[in-house]
Amino acid sequence: MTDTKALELAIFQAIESYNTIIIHRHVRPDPDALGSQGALASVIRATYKDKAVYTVGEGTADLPFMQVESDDISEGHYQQALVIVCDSANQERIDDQRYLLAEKIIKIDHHPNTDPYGDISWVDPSMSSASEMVAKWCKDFEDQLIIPQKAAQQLYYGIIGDTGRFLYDATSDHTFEMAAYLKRKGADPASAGRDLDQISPEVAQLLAYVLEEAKISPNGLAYVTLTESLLRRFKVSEADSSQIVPYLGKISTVKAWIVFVQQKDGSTRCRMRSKGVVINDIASQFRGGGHPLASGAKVLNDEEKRAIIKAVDKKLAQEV
Ligand SMILES: [Mn+2]
Repeated sequence: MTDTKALELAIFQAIESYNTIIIHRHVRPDPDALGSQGALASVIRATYKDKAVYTVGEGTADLPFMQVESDDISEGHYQQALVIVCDSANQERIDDQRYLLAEKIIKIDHHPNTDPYGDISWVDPSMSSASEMVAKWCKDFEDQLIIPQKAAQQLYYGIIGDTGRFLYDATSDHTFEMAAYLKRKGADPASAGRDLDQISPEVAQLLAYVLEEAKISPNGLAYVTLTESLLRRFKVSEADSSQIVPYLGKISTVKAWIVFVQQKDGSTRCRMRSKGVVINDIASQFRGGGHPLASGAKVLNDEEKRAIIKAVDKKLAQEV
């Protein structure tokens, strides 16, 4: 039995043996966080009618089609409970730190395992998404599980969210196999693609600004800064501003790009992407990390901002 099989079985057995199961996601949830969390809940609820299953984490207004509740539960619920944390690489990013109160904790994640936690830890960076992992788990135990159409759709959202609709390097043959499986289970790729691809008129206006104002260095680094007042002017929330990030990569001369987003506390969040040059090592030097080609970081002042621009630009120059 391979490691993965053993881990998947351990997760299945833990779910079978607990009556209360609380599923967590990361803060500022994306479709993968919500999809893996929501689908696990949907599947466990459909399969085991007598178990109490909760999904926790701050609500998010911009992804209503994901259909994941933010259940309001007390500390008491965690007594003798099983917690499953989805798509959360490090513990501080877990939404709702009460997960620590659980009797048993399971980590299911696809980011590099820089912060191992949990009694059972299934971490596989070869997977495009936590949703792809949950889809695999569902398929491997499908004889014992009921997989509702809603769960298939939630996982499909998660996979296309993290792969940019099968665009990014993390998309493997296994990703497509899981997508095909979810389609067979009732996922609707056309409606899912439309839901995730849509932007509001406000974000469209912001996008026009970004494409106009972004600087592109001779080495192919594009960057743009979204200040708080700018987001207010365009009536776009900090969370919604992330929707413009992929668009800079559509420009053929751009090899890597950074979207700086000013935060209320005066720091600046850096959303970093690359088409080939690894950037998560640079992100980790600036309070961040993530995937090799898609990372996040934080700079505290203009000097650090210039430094991170210079670091990525220099790396691009060396690649030429
Ligand atoms: Mn993810």
